[in-house]
Amino acid sequence: MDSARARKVFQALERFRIEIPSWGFANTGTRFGKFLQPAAAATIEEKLSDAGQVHRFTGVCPTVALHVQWDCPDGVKGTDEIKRLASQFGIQPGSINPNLFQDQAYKYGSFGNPDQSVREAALAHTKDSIEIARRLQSRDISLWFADGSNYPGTANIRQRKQWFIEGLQASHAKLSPHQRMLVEYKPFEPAFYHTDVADWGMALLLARKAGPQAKVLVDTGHHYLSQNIEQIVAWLLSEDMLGGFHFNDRRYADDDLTLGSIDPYQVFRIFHEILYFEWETGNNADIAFMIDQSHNLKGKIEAMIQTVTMAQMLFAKAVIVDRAELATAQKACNLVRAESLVQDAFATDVRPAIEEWRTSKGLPADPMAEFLASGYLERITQERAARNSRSVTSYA
Ligand code: PSV
Ligand code: MN
Repeated sequence: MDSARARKVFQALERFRIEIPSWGFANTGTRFGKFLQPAAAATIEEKLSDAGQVHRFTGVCPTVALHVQWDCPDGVKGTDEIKRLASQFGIQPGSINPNLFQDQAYKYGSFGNPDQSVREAALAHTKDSIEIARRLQSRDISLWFADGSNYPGTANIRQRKQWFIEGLQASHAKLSPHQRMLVEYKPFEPAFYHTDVADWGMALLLARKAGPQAKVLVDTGHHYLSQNIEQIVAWLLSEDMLGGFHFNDRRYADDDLTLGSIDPYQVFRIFHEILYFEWETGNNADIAFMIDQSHNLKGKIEAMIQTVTMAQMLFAKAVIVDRAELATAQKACNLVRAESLVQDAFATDVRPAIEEWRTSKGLPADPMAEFLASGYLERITQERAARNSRSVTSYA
């Protein structure tokens, strides 16, 4: 790679940050069962400690997403302790995720539940989560709804849409001026016939109705096979409605595979659309990059380091697309030239430039090797193994 491109990579890495999820460090499974890992985190302290390791060795994950029910059992009262622990491990709380899907009350939905008292409880939990976020100085509240139905004829789809609008507007009214509300969509699971917020169009419409601080959250695993995610990204960017990502990879549905393990070119194309938008408009896209993966088989901290370094590499590859040349080729309908510019950047080995950047920051050139040599994994395995072999608790 020439020095001009290496400089571009350097500059871009200065601002590349990605958030890791607390639930990525806990024991999770599939609906068929759970394979317990001896080193899995069970408490908020352990999750923050593990997340701190990912940041320590990569230097690009200063924030951790929290799921309120799993991580904040003491609600608003527990926020000082969470802040204290986070700073002890060299990180900060990141986006706050209300849990509107796990309680028995949500069997028939949360914001879309026909029972008004359940809708009120869901709203109260969302408002509490916004307050937790405010106290933790977290900007983003990420909302994902499992609401939907399994059988035709069993739900009033239009009525539920209206209840969603009302719930989101009432939640939005509680936001502080600096906060944002991110509306996530998912085509199916757990509901199989209809999902209330099933795609980016529905999320966009709801976010617009909710208020000016609401944006759309794109979880890369939440699309039908072969869907063009980067086009969705480009459209949301042009509407100033893209708030953030939940990154993961998949083969079939919401598989939570490590980012780029199946289709690294797609992640690259997503980053390219963002960078192309920034280049054309001269604006920095204000987008939260977050990982949403919880690993059943891979070691959790290793999987997270692998994901973060993959994201960093794919971002660096997207940075070196020659956008001026690309714009010219696109205008001239020079298809082969345009496609080659994108493909050449993807094929470029950016790893030496990334290693140099890491070294210049006092970070290990190879975060994974350094982490594995640090002894942390052995220590936590020893400390947590006995407890973990007994516990069959879920995410929390
Ligand atoms: C749902 O599949 C999801 O993507 C949402 O973001 C949840 O908050 C997260 O996974 C954890 O269950
Ligand atoms: Mn998600």
